[in-house]
Amino acid sequence: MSEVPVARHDWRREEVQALFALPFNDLLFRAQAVHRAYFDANEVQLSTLLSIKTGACPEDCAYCPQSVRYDTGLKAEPLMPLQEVRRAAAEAKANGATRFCMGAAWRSPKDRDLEQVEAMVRAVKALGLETCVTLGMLKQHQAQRLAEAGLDYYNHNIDTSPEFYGEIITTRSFEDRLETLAHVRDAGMKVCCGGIVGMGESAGDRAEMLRALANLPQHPESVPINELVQVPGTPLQGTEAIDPFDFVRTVAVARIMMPRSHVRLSAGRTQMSDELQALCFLAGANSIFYGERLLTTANPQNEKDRRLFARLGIRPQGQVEAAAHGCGHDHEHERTCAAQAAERAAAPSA
Ligand code: SAM
Ligand code: DTB
Ligand code: SF4
Repeated sequence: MSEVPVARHDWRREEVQALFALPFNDLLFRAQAVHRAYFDANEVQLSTLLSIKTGACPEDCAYCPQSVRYDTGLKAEPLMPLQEVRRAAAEAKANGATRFCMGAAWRSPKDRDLEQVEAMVRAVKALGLETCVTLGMLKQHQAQRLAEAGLDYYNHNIDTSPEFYGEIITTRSFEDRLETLAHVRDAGMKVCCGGIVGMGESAGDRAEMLRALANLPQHPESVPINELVQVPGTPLQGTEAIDPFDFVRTVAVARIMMPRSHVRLSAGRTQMSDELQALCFLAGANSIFYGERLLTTANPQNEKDRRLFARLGIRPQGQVEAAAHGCGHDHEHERTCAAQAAERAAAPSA
């Protein structure tokens, strides 16, 4: 079969529904073929998350443990000091991550907060990591400022289909989200934008969510597909879980519709078996959140992910092979070198 994976922006509803309706094996075969046209199928990108400002968010996102409206027992934390952020980023780099993503529980950042986030971006970049932040809605001048600070990616999810959106969030609209995404693009940054499944949406909603992403003027470079992490106290606690095969289908259709994007198997991995994650990689997922925490909830232990990768023959993206960089040492040595470099970079400086 010769799949020609062109990046289209004119997907029709029926076409996407037809992809979802394919027999599972046919869908995975197509997704894998598209995947191989643009990517090394055995390579997965690693991003590490850090919550730089936790809880007390005024928004009402029904899935979110950080909304002030729900009693989830979460302790609110103010904006983290720069030095702590630098230390966490250095550790992420030493563990093999290539991107560091900082999340703040804001509706939108205040200009004075932005100044501190800009300093974080500069510090993380100085360690040799790619940077991503997710701070809520942005105004054009704020996107511009982040771009000037050297920010690589801005994460802002559409979360679900335009039709289902109102069931999940009432305090800001789908259009507000698109506006922020446009500001990010206009400022010249890369976009990380995806959504959540397992919130009680229909298969049609999942199709429409992906259609909204793929029909953006430019595909997001990074597309996180989150499975809802149910947190007691949030309105979505107790929602019926999604059929795991439907989760894989969502990944596969995202891969086919956005052939050049990294599709991230995001939140929800602690509740997935190794076999289910392997199916997601087969369906074209080629990025994960790596590190024992997401923002406020758990993520698999590094060691568990390392073992999974070893069992599947998957290589973390950007890992320097000892032979390739010519030092003649083994892999473990390479990791130690990176760890030491990261520690040096993270040492308190003037
Ligand atoms: N406040 C900012 C915002 O909403 O854009 C940034 C942080 S927010 C926590 C980032 C994203 O995390 C959300 O858009 C949502 O897609 C995801 N998320 C939050 N809680 C989640 C949960 N319980 N399960 C899965 N994904 C979740
Ligand atoms: C994304 O799509 N998922 C991440 C990141 N972007 C910011 C966040 C997941 C959060 C899961 C719930 C928590 O840990 O608070
Ligand atoms: Fe606030 Fe973001 Fe959570 Fe919504 S998802 S409540 S905006 S932190």
